[in-house]
Amino acid sequence: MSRGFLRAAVICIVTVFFTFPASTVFPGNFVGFGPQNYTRGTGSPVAVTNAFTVLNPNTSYTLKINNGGLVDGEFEKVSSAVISLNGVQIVGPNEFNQNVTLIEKPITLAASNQLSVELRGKPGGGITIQIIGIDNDPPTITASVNPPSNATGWNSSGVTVSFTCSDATSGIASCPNPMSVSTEGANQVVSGTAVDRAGNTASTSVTLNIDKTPPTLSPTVTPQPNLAGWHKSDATVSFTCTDATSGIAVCPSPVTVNAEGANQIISGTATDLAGNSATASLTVSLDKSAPTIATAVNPAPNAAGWHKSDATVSFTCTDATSGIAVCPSPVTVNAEGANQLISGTSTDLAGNSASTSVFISLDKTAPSVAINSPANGSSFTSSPVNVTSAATDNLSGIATVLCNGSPAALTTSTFSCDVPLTDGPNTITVEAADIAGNTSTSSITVNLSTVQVAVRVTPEQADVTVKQTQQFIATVLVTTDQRVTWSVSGGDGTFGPGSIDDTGLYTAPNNAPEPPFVTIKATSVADPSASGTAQVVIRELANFGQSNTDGDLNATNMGDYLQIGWGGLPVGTAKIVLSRAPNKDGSWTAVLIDEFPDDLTSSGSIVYSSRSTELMPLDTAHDYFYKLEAFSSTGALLKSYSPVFVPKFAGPSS
Ligand SMILES: [Ca+2]
Ligand SMILES: [Ca+2]
Ligand SMILES: [Ca+2]
Ligand SMILES: [Ca+2]
Repeated sequence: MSRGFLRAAVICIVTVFFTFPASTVFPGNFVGFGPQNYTRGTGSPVAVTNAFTVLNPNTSYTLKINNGGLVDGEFEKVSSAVISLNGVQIVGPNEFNQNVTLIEKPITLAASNQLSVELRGKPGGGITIQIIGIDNDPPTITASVNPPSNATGWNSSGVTVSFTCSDATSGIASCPNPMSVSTEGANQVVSGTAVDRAGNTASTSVTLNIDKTPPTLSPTVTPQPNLAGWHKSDATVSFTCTDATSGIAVCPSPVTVNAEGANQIISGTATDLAGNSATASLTVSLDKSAPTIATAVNPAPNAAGWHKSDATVSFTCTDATSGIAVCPSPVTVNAEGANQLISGTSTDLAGNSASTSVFISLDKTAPSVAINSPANGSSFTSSPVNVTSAATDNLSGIATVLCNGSPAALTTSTFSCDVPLTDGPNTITVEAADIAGNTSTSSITVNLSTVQVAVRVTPEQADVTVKQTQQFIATVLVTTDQRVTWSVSGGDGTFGPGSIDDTGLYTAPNNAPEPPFVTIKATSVADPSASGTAQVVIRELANFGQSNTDGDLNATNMGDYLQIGWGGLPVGTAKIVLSRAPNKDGSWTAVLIDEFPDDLTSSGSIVYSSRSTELMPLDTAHDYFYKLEAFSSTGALLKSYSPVFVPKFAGPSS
């Protein structure tokens, strides 16, 4: 029970004490009028009239007269009086005397009444009049709460409880004062009691639920942001609501954040049953998009995609929403190699990442180049000179080879070019470039002399009998340096070619080779490219036979006739033709056409002399090459024997 109610109760009791003295009022009775004192003044008696009203004229009333006053000895008693109510005499003069102290008369009252009292007799007397009513009905009392509670029965602020009291008969003696209640809590009962003037009571109570404290509201987000405060996937903000007093009426539903952006404020409001509300918010930063990353290579590669010096790969990273957390540092590529993969990954503050890569081909090593020919220091008599070289590159490969600035052609693995020369010393520089652009060079110096050195050997032709000698003379033209080196070539592997000494004196071999030819050569010491030759026919002392290279045709100059033999004459041969020429390559002159098919065998011989009608003419005084051809009966060439050399007749065989 509140202090306010206690105070109200005390006031009520005090009111009763002073209004209804114990000697005159009993429970159920109330004073409808009075107590009113009347006293007898001097002079003639005077009627004193009092008007009064009552609430309920239908209850029972008693007129109560205390002669001499309520307190013993207060007045002198009166001996005569006339008391009228609403014009009707109620008590007459003879009902008073000095022995009468109390007169009680039932009376009927109207709502409004006139009481007339006229005291008679000697001055100094007095009476006290009361009209006592009977009231056994309790009063009514109602309580009202302001402000009123809400639909759930709660107030969110302090309230004032006011009481309204009424009583139909005796009226209200006390009604509780309004009470202010500000204490928080549920089911606070506040009571009040009304008391009517007859002492009847009625009570009422109200139950108060007061909650002035807002609920608590705490937002949480799942999943948790990263250390930088960012989410990279949709986040859900949930709210936890508590209220100690009235309890939660509304707690915000979870909010899903799926829009990208920084510092998005997600708010929620919780309300308790009393209507108090609290708002809390949480900031969500969401970035679901990967950053961008781009590379730049410095210096840029050449058109073939190669570097020839260290290359730096730089990365450029951007991110529109959360910003870049990690962007790779530049990477310097200094190791040689093709297609070296350089990668980088960019990460934004939310943890999204993107990667890129670039291939770097680095070749810092120059190719190797060497001139194969001509040799350094070579001399030439004509221009241009063909230069061959070899160039290799182990990494990017050869791109170009230049000879004195002009491109060389590649054949298999050799580069070739024709370099024009000018008279005198010339420097030839071959430059090789690899695909990366590295170059290296190789140079030689050659000499050009357009004035031709020549060597003449005399005699130009000589017949030398076996074991005999022949002196040859060499003349070096153009230059004053007449030195030559002598050599001899030829022979058949068994005989020849003989020998020649430093002076040009040739000595023939002991036997003639087949064919019996050797070549004498004199080469200029000053210009080894210049040489001259002479042809020698080695003569046996006696006549001898000669075979062709295939060994299937031989011939011997017998002085005045020619003897030939053959082997492997084709089947069906109907005609043979013998031709001769000064050289084995021609030009050929037919000297015999023999159509004796019956006489011919595949392996045979025949002798032709000047007497042979078919031979026209037989010349045994000169060296000749002879060849034999076999024809069919229809004239088709069946076989041509390789030529055989037949020297001129040397003399009787030994
Ligand atoms: Ca009453
Ligand atoms: Ca609350
Ligand atoms: Ca991003
Ligand atoms: Ca290289």
